[in-house]
Amino acid sequence: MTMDIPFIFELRPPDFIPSRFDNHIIRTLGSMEGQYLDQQAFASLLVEDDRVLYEVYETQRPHNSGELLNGVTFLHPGLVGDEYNMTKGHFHQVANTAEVYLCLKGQGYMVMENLQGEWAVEALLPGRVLYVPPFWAHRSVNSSLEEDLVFFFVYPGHAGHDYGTIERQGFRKLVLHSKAGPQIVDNPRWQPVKV
Ligand code: S6P
Ligand code: ZN
Repeated sequence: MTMDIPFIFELRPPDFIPSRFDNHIIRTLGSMEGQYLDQQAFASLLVEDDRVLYEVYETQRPHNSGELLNGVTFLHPGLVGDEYNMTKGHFHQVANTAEVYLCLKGQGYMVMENLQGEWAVEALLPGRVLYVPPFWAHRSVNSSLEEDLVFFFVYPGHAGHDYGTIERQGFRKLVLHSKAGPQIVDNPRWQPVKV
């Protein structure tokens, strides 16, 4: 019996909702405690409405090293203070595991860094493939104020997620909205995790 193996699903414009998925994960503003620079703006938005920031449609596969986990993320547009909507961001728990993203729709950035002090911020645009190397934390940012940022991702089945390191130290770089367009700036609240 091979009926349950997700050999194929369709990922088509204009909406890119996968034709088949096992999990639909919804992350709201409330899950981003401590991550946005403007904590006052965060607190007052949260009181108003614990709005949906992003949704992830996952294909479920066993979490072992032979497998590839994959799915599609929809990061909704919006601002918290001057900061664009973004994902929590994480290292992989098995840190030497990479990931590939294919941007399908919208416009945004991938903010990345490693524990050696290197960082990168790369634009995500439709048709662009982004490689997250092993040992690099990654967070996506939607720099459109109108449409979703949509991307397909694939990573090793045994990778797991370490959210705690980023929750404690943040990312070195932030992407802020300005009249002149998105600005990549130092995060004044960034602090290295003590080991
Ligand atoms: C998983 C991969 C993506 C993110 C998703 C949400 O390794 O990087 O599927 O899980 O975009 O981001 P986050 O940081 O909340 O998991
Ligand atoms: Zn990842």
